[in-house]
Amino acid sequence: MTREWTRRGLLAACGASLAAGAGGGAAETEQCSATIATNALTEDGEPKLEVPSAVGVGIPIHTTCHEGAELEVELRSTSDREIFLYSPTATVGPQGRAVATVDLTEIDVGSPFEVFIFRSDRDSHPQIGELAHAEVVDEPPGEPAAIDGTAPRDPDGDGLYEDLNGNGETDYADVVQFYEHRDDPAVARRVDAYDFDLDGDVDVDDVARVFESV
Ligand SMILES: [Ca+2]
Ligand SMILES: [Ca+2]
Ligand SMILES: [Ca+2]
Repeated sequence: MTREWTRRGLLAACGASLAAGAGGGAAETEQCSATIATNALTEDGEPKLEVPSAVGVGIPIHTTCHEGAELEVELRSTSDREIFLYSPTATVGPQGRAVATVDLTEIDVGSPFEVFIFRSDRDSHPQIGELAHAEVVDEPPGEPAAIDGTAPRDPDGDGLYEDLNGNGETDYADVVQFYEHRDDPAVARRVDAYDFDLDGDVDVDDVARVFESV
């Protein structure tokens, strides 16, 4: 068994209230936050992360923490059918990016879980982010869906799809395409592909980033 239980995780899995015993105040003094770039939506339209049942699954994290900050990422099952908890760590790299890597081969497809992100290099161990909806799936999401009839592309392979109209160039037409369709379900479903300013959502600020880059 490779499941990585921690005392805190066990308490959480048992339903104990962590916030009550955490001494409060941690949230006020914490100065950075973290989000997970989601790649799916729930039936209710809530952001969701889908990951494969595989080795080396990367949980992509975007934070405002300084480079080198240490994070602990907790994946807690939310189903009684299969109970698990993993606590991979991650180090914040350039541009606030971090990736927590975890082995999910023992977890059944269809298992739902939630994700919590903590600063592990601070005594208060504050929670700086969370995601309520995540699920282990058969196949990870592939290319983002077509927008207005054309498939977006990622010319430089960094996971962000700046060629919105998929014509092989990134130019002003892509900015217009993005601006007009920034609220489309196809975009909302793939925050990971369109969150150009890495703050965990897709809005006009992301359109501005693409505009600045053309
Ligand atoms: Ca790109
Ligand atoms: Ca284009
Ligand atoms: Ca954004």
